[in-house]
Amino acid sequence: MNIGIVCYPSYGGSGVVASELARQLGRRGHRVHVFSYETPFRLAHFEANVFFHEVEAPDYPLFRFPPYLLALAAKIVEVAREADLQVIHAHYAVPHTAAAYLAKQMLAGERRLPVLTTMHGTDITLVGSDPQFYEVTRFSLEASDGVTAVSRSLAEESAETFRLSRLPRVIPNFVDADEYRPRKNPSLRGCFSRPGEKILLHISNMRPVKRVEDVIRIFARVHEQVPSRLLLAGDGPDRLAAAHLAETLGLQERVCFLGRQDNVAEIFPLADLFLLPSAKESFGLVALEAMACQVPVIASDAGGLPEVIEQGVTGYLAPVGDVETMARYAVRLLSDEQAYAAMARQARERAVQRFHTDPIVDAYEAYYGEILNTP
Ligand code: GMT
Repeated sequence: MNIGIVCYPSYGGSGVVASELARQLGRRGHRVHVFSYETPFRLAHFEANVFFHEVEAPDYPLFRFPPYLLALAAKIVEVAREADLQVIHAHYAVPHTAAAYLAKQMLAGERRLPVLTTMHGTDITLVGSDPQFYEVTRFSLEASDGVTAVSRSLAEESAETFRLSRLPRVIPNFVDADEYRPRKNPSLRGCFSRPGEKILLHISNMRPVKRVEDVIRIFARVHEQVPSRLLLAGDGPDRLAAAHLAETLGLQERVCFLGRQDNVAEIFPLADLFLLPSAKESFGLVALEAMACQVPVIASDAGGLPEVIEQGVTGYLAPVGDVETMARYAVRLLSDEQAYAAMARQARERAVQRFHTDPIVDAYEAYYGEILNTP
């Protein structure tokens, strides 16, 4: 098939999933055309069958805001003709689905270009449901030939919020278990901790929804009972407040901010526990990546996280903001070697069995086939 994939290039789960899907589809022999305003960071290496199309919104003195949606629609039309695209897959509804719809309409007289939308979370829960964008998001979701959500929780929430006429199909995120795997690296671990100390890890874009200050609060409680260190990777608007809180609590020596990191697959295995106390999380791809590296997760029970993390089996869940309970779970687990080993093993097993790349890429492929064959 000739497949178009539209995504954001930056550090964020939706761009990661779209890029990984593009790579996997390319390896299966499909010709995949990726559209974004810069090369997605997970597509930095050459992949046969994966082609990148940079979308450049024109800058003209009249424009206060460059018209990205129009530039994207125009680029899709151009490539659809050149590369004979058969389907366009928009990751993150706003504004990608509207641009894909516009391209489809522009091509209507000459070719069919069905649109599949994958909703990732904040496109629905934050941006799309904003009153300003509500109608356009609802319209473009209803006009899509197919809609998927990365968790049951997101499918149900979006169906209710947007009064959708059909329930989106749930196709969960996946992880490349060959790349995300446990790796022993004592010398690297030694750079961040002393012998006998545990390492807790958090990775995010540090936006308010991630509750990074809760990460620091959980760590402060854990460290009172278990000698440990906290690593944080990623950057965003709440990094400074988190660093300030760590300093106020006298933890600056124990907390290390690594900044933005491209190769997180090498960072996860350094950790004993992963913390994800988000206010909302449609899926929590980082939690899955941690699990694949055999790292149990302590998270909030928000959104789709309970679909990824099994309570008491691959990690622990607690209500949003309940840092006491999250810390208690962490201390209990880090203090019981046997229970820890079992949970770490189960975390990897669940990641490999339930979220393996192959069946999930199969599900997308099958959906492309279905919408192509529906007149
Ligand atoms: O979490 C973010 O702020 C980034 C966001 C994105 O759009 O990249 O992540 C969303 O999509 C990911 C991939 O499907 C999910 O794993 C994240 O849970 C989801 N984030 C939220 O729902 C807050």
